[in-house]
Amino acid sequence: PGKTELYIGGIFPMTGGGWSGGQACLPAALMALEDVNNREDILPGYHLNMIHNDSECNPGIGTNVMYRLVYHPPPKLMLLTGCSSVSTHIAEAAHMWNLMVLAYGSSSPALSDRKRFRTFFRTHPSAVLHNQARIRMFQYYRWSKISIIQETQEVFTSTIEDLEKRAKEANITIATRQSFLSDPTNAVRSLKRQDARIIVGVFYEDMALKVFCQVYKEKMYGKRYVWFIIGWYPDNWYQKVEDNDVNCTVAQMREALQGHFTTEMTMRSLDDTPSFSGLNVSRFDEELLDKLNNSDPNDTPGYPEAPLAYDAVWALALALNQTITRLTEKGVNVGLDKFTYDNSTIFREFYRAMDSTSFQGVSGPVQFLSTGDRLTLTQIEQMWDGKYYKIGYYDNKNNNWTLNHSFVRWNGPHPPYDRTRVVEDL
Ligand code: ABU
Repeated sequence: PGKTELYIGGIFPMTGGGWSGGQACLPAALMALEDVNNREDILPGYHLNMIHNDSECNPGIGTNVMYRLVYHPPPKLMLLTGCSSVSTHIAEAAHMWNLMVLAYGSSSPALSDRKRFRTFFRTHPSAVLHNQARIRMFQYYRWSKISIIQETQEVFTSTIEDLEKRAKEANITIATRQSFLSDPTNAVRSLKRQDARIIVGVFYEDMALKVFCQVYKEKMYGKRYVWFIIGWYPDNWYQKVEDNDVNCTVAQMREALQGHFTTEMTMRSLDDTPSFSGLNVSRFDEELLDKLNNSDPNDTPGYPEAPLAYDAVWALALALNQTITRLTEKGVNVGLDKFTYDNSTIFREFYRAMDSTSFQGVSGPVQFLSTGDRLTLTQIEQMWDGKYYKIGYYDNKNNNWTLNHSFVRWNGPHPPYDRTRVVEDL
């Protein structure tokens, strides 16, 4: 009571086939809002609100949500987004309204282009960090010919372009690159025809079900194959196969997935030191679990990324707080509630404050590079009997590699060979 209301807009993918990470990220963001509003020292005299809606991880629906947020009063100070394809559309346009975009769930390397996305920041690290770790794995096991299968979406195309560049620098040949829109059957068959053995696959979770069902049918698993896929699906993702109109059983998926590797950026602080909010990561997880009504985190999309959503709200609250100080120092006597889309005074100071963000989050230290990106460690896991096991980390900043290779298991007596032949695409 008696506080001035401030508003931000939230765009969360709650449904849809790609990444419906809003299911855990929205509760995490709401939890952060509550924690911020309970703090007397952050945004004193203000109460921060979020108006949000579902984008279904679909750029058209996401853009419609953005228009409704922008054109319906009250003005929103900034937008929170998740899902690369939606963030891309929103972040390309947002500067027209002096709006910043902060993504808690967007991995696309394309989003690091400051000219195209002028006011974009993200607590979710870019997928290029996966590639550095993958290259180190290839070098370690002396795999110099790899193959690629990707879903046709900018997030994956830009990831693979970066992988190709890094592979070239490391003298690793990309023998074949297969893409598919929504049916991977032919792409998987093509990999088989071309005798691909060491395979990197980048696709959303719904497509991962289809790819590995086809991998099972083509028998492209076992002692002669190594698969590298994305590690941010919920741990039990493959068990959804039977509800998804994919013609394989859970047992068949488990067989096809035996021994595959995943890479993912670390999204939970590796130590239990309290974050700026006062929560350490284990308390954060306990509280989040309550908000998820105790639904199994291993089945909840966005559970791995939830700390990034929590920290995104803290980042914007701290930047707004800093904006008040900056405006006062400049002798600009105007409240944050006076923000409008055509006045850049508040926006400029808010942008600078966001740019110099630095605090300890539940996801680790939060700071943005000049591209709006964030650096974290990359974690490597391997699946055995349907469960993921951590086998190592790659520190992208210091090029430091810790692989616990005694934990790594193979389907045969030794790591597979990279016998990929280079043949013309059929
Ligand atoms: N970790 C979720 C990323 C989703 C996306 O880039 O669309």
